[in-house]
Amino acid sequence: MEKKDYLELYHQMVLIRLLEEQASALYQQGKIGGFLHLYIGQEAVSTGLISARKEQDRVITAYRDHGVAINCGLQAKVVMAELLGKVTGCSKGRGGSMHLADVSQNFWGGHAIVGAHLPIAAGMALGDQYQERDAITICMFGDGATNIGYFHEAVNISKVWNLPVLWVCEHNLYGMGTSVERASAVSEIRQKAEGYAIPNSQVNGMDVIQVREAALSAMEAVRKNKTPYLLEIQTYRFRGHSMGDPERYRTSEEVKRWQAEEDPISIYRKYLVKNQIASQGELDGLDIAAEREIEEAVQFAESSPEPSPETLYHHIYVEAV
Ligand SMILES: Cc1ncc(C[n+]2csc(CCOP(=O)(O)OP(=O)(O)O)c2C)c(N)n1
Ligand SMILES: [Mg+2]
Repeated sequence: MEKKDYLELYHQMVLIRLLEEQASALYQQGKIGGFLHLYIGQEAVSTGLISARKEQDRVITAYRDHGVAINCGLQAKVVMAELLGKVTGCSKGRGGSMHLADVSQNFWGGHAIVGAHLPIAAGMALGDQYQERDAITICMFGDGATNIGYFHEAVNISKVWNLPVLWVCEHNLYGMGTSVERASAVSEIRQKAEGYAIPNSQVNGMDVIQVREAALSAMEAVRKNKTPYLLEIQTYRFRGHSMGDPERYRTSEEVKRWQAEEDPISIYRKYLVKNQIASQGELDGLDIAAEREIEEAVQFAESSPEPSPETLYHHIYVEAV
């Protein structure tokens, strides 16, 4: 990677963090409705992962999707507008937080039903295989999703047909309010791939460079060896499951320890300075530029119109021409 590539990863992580801090404030002001699941703490996962994809590779994820959208190339203002339900949002204000998508960036959503997008990912990979395209599908999901039937059906068939799909489990230790130990028969999620003869590995998800390297080799395995692959990325969410979570399933000491010792942005900052890739001053400059970008995104979103009631039935079915 060149210096600009290293800095781009930093920029994306800071942009996600600031976008979500603003989204949290706007939610509390009642300007964002529905559910809002923050990605704060997990920024290195999608940033490292998606930096390793080729343009033709598809990305699909669950409802914790704001960071993934930014990494796929959606503009912060378009994401913010969608969170506020505005017509200028990436889903024209009809999807909101859990349904961000932009097919032009090969970002296939944002899915609210736990596990339900895994069979969709298998289907997209089957389409690419059938049409002999050099594309893989990168499917992200939580640890909780691996206890759901959809996971087992999709992962099984992906091996039976050797589909070009990279299964990526974001193992953040909890489902909504349930620790992995209480819900999963095995605590290492990658073990579930063993049962389907799928190659797999684990990586520390708080270190963006380690994630990127693991993702590059996993993607190469999918492309060259013509096999699905499961990458388990170990991470932690710094905020509640969604807004208004009383967090009775974990202690505040545990959360504070992760925030103090494992913050992916602080870890990457130290890496950049120690390896003389960037100075503290340069990084501060990038922080300020990202703050400005988010301020503009909020202004854009707040001043955009809501979808008009007459268009209520638009975009439900593909319109015949
Ligand atoms: C089929 C289904 N069951 C239950 C829910 C409610 N629910 C939403 S998120 C969630 C936990 C999922 O945890 P995990 O897959 O680990 O993702 P994380 O929230 O940690 O990113 C649950 C049970 C749902 N959306 N869909
Ligand atoms: Mg989880």
